[in-house]
Amino acid sequence: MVIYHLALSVFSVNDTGAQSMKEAVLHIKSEKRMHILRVQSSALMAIHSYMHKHGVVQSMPIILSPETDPLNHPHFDASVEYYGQRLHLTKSMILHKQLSLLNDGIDKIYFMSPNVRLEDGKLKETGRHLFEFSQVDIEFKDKTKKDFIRFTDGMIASIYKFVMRKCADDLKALDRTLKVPKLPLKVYESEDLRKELGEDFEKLVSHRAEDPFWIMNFRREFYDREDKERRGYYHNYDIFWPEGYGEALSGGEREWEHKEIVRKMAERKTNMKAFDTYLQVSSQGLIPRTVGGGLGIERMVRYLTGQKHIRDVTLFPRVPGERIIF
Ligand code: ASN
Repeated sequence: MVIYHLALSVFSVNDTGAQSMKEAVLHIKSEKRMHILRVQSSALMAIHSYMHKHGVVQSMPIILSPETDPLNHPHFDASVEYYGQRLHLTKSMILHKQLSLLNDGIDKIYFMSPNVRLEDGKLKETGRHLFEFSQVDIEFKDKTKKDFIRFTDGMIASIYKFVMRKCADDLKALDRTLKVPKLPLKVYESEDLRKELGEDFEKLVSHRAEDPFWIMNFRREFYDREDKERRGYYHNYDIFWPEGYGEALSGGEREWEHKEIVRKMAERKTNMKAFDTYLQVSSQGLIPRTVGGGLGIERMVRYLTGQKHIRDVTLFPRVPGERIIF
């Protein structure tokens, strides 16, 4: 795991977002932003009511903690020293989602969680990256990926239905046409797609797809469960939006055995000292058996509203490498 500590000047190259206070104000005042936020509000409403209907309880997110998702790709450190303790801004609530299910009375939980990931400025070109964004982070106890897929398929369909019903005028103003996807959503194996389409398979399938779809099995962080009989096979997944909009959700079944967690951390050269308390919990056999995933809110809204760049779905864009005005 590489964590870069770089000078702040790195972040001020090649700005393409708002360059001045005036442009940033115009960005906020744009009528398009109003339509987009109305779509977002309805999508979030659909998610909350789907969760409520299925007995998934909501907990408030935390944004500073001694241990957070290590992430498996390069990023800059975002932490502060507070009363002798180093506290990190949340990169994802994965560890806290697992810990929250220690409560015997809670077996399904979700958070609307802000994440801060100070990634490379080059990512602004993708149109899909914000260094500050939010995800709907969901976790279920004693369930499998099959259960999660069934649940999430229903949630995705309910978002489409609600948004199409409540925001017909907004979608029209944005010149966006949506259609409710057919369930179950298609499920692909990454190995098959790689063989058929090469390394760029995610992009290619997302471009040709008409409905969201799942891809199974990615080598990622230590916490996604690897098959013991079939090393190199991970019981995890992503959902992708169609029409080339790319990744929507990522998640998986989780490791719960201490031995596996330590082995995977060592394999990924994770600094185990940075996960001391989590490892104390796992060494006592307390990590619950869970499955879950996180749905990126801004990426969802970008897709639903048909925006080219993700900066356009936020009032206060946080695009890697771009100058921030407000
Ligand atoms: N939310 C993701 C998950 O549930 C973790 C992440 O965002 N890195 O697996």
